[in-house]
Amino acid sequence: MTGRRAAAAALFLTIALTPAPAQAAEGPEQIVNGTFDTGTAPWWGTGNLTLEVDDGRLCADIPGGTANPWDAIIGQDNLPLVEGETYAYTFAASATPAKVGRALIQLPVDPWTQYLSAAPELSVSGNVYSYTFTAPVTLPNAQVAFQLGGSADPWRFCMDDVSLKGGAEPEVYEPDTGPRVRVNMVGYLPSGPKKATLVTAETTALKWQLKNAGGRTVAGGVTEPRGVDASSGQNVQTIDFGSYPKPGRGYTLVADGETSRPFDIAAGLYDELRVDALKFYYTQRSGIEIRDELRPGYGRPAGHLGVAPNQGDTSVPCQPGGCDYTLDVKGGWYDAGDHGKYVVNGGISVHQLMSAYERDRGAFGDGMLRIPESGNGVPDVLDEARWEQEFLLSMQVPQGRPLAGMAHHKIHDAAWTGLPLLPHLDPQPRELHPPSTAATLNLAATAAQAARLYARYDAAFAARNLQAARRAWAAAKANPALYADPNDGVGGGAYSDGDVSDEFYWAAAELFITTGEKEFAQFVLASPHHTGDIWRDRGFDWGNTAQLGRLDLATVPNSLPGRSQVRRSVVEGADKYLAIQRAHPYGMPYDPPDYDWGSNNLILNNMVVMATAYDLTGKERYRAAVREGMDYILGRNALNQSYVTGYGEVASRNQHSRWYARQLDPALPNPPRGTLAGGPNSAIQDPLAQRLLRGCKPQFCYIDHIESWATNELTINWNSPLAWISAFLADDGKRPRHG
Ligand code: 9MR
Repeated sequence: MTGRRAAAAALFLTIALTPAPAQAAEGPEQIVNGTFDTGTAPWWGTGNLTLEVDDGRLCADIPGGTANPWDAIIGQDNLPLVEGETYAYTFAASATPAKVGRALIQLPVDPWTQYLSAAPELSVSGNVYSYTFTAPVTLPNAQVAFQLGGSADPWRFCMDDVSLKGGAEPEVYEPDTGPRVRVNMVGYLPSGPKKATLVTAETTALKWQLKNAGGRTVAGGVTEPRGVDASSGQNVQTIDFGSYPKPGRGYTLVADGETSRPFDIAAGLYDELRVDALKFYYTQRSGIEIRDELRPGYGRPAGHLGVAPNQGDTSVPCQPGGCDYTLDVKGGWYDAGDHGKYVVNGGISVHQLMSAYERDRGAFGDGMLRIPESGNGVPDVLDEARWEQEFLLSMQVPQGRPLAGMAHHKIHDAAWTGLPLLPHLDPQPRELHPPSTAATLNLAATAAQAARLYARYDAAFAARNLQAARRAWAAAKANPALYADPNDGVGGGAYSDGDVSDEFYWAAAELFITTGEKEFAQFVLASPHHTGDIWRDRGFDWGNTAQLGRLDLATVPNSLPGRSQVRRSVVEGADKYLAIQRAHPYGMPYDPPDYDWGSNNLILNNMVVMATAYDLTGKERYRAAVREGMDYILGRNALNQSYVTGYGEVASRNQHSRWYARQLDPALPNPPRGTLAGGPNSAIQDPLAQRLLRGCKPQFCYIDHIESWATNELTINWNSPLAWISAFLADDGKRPRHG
């Protein structure tokens, strides 16, 4: 509860049911985010509830017509209990209309042993409830649960200031953040910009020096105090050494008695990353042997070709009760550190690879990526993208079947597997999950784009894509609200999305650009996403795809009426991100109060908008903004680390993956060079992060540990903006002509 919210909370009357002894009340706090200052995470609700922050409290509309208290639950997991310790449990809550709820602290699994069980009488005006109990066991993962089901009529529940005090002090994790001068550890391009961030207690300007590898001072100046940065909780100052242009290796910046890690000033800094970020995809491939001579240290047998112990993916049935056919859905890329393959996420990934090519065809040649198809006369990036696009096509429901033309949402293991596990050793049954409108529109969009890009290399493949895109479009129009189940997250991610109007817009845009047909133009022009401000502060991603359509309409030649306004709108979006970046002492074009899952990809996608504004206008400020944004990814951040494997002195290398699992098995490799980590995630959903990072300020909600799947996974849709942006930065200002 923050200041602004205090007045609202005063509505809760205080009644202490069991006075809590002072000793327990003084113990350490065990609840994470009991005040809802940073949103609702890590609180969870059953699938029939939507948790929301309402005036500083967590609230939810509880549906009527459920039978049991446990038919609607709000809870938090992973609370450590110590046997024999006494705990004070308090919370404020209200019900409209009044209801009796159940407040439990219990074992999170069968037999759900209850250590505290209370039946608070909840009133409309609200009360504060206090209880004490002594833990009968030591447990790392007790559950706090509010059971709210069993009412014939719907009602609204709100709570605030949930606190469980007592027990052991939570483990304190101190990341090693190295020198307090934070730089892009890979380096800076000679033509700039060049900025760094100093973490210091000082609030007045300080002197800084730039030193060359020999330790000689080559430039100097004074810092700019920037106050306390909310994203890190640090008092910071910025250093601008942009006027120093001379290329060289091993520079350091010195300020406030601290020396930064070394960095280069050099042209061509992103040439290798442009290649490595794309090479990442070959080793994510399913259904093909990874050849060690192409990726030394990464060779492995083909995964999921129906060879025991694998059970897929050549003839995959639906989940029980689903369809009565099987599909051959071999191939494609594994989504992330799991062995799942998801159409919505595959869609944006393959699109961004194709878009990097479509932006500047000359920059991507045959042989660039050392993949099995190198030398076939087709640019490698298109060969790589095709590997995924063929898979997406195979997920389409065949003619003559129910929902023909729709795409199955995803295919993955029936149950979650452990780590490590090489793809070819996965013994789980594989299942197709029901078709969804979102998946179908991802297929329509990427197939339409593929149709125009592959036409000159393989006319038949291009035609197959266009036909699939048209079928998908028609099927989505006929089934516009088939949503993936948000609770369908066993054995694979849910990737649910309850609003597909943006996917409709993106698909219509791609179909229009490829065909020029009126139906698609009309759809685009009538869509609220065409003129609305779609430039979310948080960026775009797999679930927010209108931006992909708008960017392509602005840059890929087409004859849409009012196109100049479309282009202007991209520049307006870029201006918004530019303003966010200028206000941020770490130079980030992303500044929400809490960081999202995969924040690094959202940052990169905001950079894609600024890069596109550069392509459209040629204005240097947009290119400079993209360069500066990259500084954050490569080390100018609160943790003083690069989020790209192999880039920078201290870089992520233990990303969550079942096969790059060196942290668990030294016989396995780390992720390949050029692999992006998801990055800080305020909601810290995994138990490791919850144990070590509780209460973290956004930039600190990250740990380079293989078990932290919520902060440190790798995915195909996070490397795709990295590849796009690296290509942009590598071309060093060559601006493609946009028709
Ligand atoms: O990237 C996804 C993120 O946007 C979602 O919030 C999260 C929860 O649904 O899922 C993330 O995707 C994961 C997917 O569900 C399973 N494969 C790994 C993905 C990255 O962590």
